[in-house]
Amino acid sequence: MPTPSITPEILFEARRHFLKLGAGALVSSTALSQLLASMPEEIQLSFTKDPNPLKLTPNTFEQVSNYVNFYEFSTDKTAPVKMAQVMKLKPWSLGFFGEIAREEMVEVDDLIAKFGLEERIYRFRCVEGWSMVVPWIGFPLYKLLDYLRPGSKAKYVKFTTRHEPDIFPDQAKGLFASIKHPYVEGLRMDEARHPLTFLAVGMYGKPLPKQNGAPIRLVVPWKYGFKSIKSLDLIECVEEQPLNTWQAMAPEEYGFYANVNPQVDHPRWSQAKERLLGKLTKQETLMFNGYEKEVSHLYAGMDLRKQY
Ligand SMILES: Nc1nc2c(c(=O)[nH]1)N[C@H]1C(S)=C(S)[C@@H](COP(=O)(O)O)O[C@H]1N2
Ligand SMILES: [Mo]
Repeated sequence: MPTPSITPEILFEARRHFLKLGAGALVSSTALSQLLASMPEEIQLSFTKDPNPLKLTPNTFEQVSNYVNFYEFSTDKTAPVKMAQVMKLKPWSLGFFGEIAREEMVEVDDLIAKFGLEERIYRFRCVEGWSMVVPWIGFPLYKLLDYLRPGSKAKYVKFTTRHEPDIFPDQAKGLFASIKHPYVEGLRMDEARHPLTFLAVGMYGKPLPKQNGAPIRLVVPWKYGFKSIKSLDLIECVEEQPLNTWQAMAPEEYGFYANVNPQVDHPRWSQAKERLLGKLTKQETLMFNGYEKEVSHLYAGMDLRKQY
């Protein structure tokens, strides 16, 4: 993992902490690193900045971290903010299985060390009709796939959220859960390898807040937000198209692709407009969420009304 650089914020916290202990100005480096380890969300990540060619204006950290969808905790938009704090993020290994050169489990920190970190400022559009702009920190999924070396039978990538009913109350509800657990998502291999497809471990320069899917989540900016599966446990390269959680829950409403498309309405509401977090009025939803130039070739010849 890249050495965290010490920010004024961290020094301030450290000072407060040590003053409380009565240790005055005597802050040893071991004590400081222990302190840093106890506050992972305060660690500043090192990453390559996004030049932001689309000149997108990110939402505030407060907006993005206080309005979430995380059904493992609650269907409420704000309850998971507090509830998710019980999550233990270290150690957290990710399992890689299926049609790949070598199946293995890898710690998230080791993935960060292997692939490095970059920033991606992306539009994000939930199928419910709200949207945001987020400066994610992570690495493109193709870097991981290059490392895993999927075989010729690997036609899809399947993603699964951690299944841990002690941490996620909705998973403990069994048949009475709000959705089928664990949460599953999938991408066609060419979608998965697209340079925009991203694994995020942070946002706003810091590790992901727990409620936003720590320690590692998928981000697919041209698809509805439910494709961007949180708190990953498994990534599998598979031959058959995975059955996604929302497709399994309501196949007439949610398909495999879930590409943002203002011309194809949800059976219960229009998808033509969206409310950007923090705004009172709605804005037009863009085809493929504004990434049409980059991704439309992936769907050439497909009937986007039928393959939604
Ligand atoms: N495991 C899991 N992943 C998930 C969800 C969820 O409930 N559980 N919600 C999805 C939905 S509907 C959206 S819009 C985004 C929300 O991401 P955010 O809470 O970081 O804004 O996460 C997606 N990933
Ligand atoms: Mo969503």
